[in-house]
Amino acid sequence: MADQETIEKLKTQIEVAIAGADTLPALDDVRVASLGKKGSVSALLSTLGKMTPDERKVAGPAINGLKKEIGALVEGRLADLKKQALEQRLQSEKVDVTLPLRPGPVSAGRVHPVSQVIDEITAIFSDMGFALAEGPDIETDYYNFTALNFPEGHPAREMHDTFFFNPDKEGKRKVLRTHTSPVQIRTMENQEPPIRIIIPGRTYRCDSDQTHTPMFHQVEGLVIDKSSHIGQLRWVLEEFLKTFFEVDNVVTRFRPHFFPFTEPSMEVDVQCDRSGSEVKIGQGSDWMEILGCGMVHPNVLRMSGLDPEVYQGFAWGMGIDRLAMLKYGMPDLRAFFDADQRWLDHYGFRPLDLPTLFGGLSS
Ligand code: 2U9
Repeated sequence: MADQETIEKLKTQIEVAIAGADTLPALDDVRVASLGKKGSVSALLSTLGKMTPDERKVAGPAINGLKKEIGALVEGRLADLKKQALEQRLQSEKVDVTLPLRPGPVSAGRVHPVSQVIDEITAIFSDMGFALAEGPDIETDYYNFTALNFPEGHPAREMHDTFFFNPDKEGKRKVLRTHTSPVQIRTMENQEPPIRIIIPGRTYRCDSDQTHTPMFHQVEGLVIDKSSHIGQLRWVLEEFLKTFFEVDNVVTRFRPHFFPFTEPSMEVDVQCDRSGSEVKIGQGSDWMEILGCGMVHPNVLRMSGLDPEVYQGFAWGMGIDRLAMLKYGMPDLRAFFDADQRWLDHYGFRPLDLPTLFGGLSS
């Protein structure tokens, strides 16, 4: 029979075991060994059935009291161990937020200078109210030449060193566009003036040396309205040059030139300083040719469905790769297209430093 002494002895034993259990599984073993179906306390409880009513009156509350006390001790120890485990985890998983970040793909990748310069040019002209227009790289002879007032057999067609495709069934040869000007024609055919667009894109001419590659990038611009004039053309170009080269002043010189698609046509030189290793725009007393421009030829307006008696406009074109070389000081154009990782690491731009007028173009 379970006398008081047996109960006390068992209680002490279990208390020691609970206190000694220093892990959650060890504590659970103690719980099962005492309160589980085959546990020591349960074994004591099962002796109640064989007792006389008087004996049970004494032993019943004592054994049930033991069960309760052991249950409470297990719960208490369980709470302590859980707290300890949490503290240990917090200690071991401590994060030092002052440690430097490991470089990931966003910080390792670089934006090509041509993409950067296209984004800079787009930011500048967008701010002036220009929309971006695009068109196909493979063009018809009509859009690349005829609609731009290059007469059939005119020597200017030869000057463009055109890449021709094989003739189709009707004997017509498509071309890789030699300039982005076909996009202006398509825009005039489809859109009522006023028109204010810029067209950055790839262009192709069969030419290769230190300053020419068979594929290169141009940006052209077009403004068509009822009263567009050459004074606005000059303002737009000078504002562009100042913002692009990030200088307060530029001095330009407009020289007469010939393009079939503009009349009058001009080449524009910008004053610069060539005395050091890099060309500096906005200072010095040298000149450098930077772009071409002119008033859109009446024949071009007419062929695109606009009445030259009502509408007039101006256009310009410049080489993006050359602008990039000038602004960022690369010596050889051919390196632009070598896909050399070291060159890109050196001359490329961080992907998240987007050029904006308010945040800075190239900072
Ligand atoms: C239409 C009417 C007029 C676009 C123009 C130039 C002058 C020009 C060259 C600069 C360097 C090309 O990259 S480059 O080789 N371009 O000088 N481009 S005016 O005039 C147009 C275009 C479309 C309908």
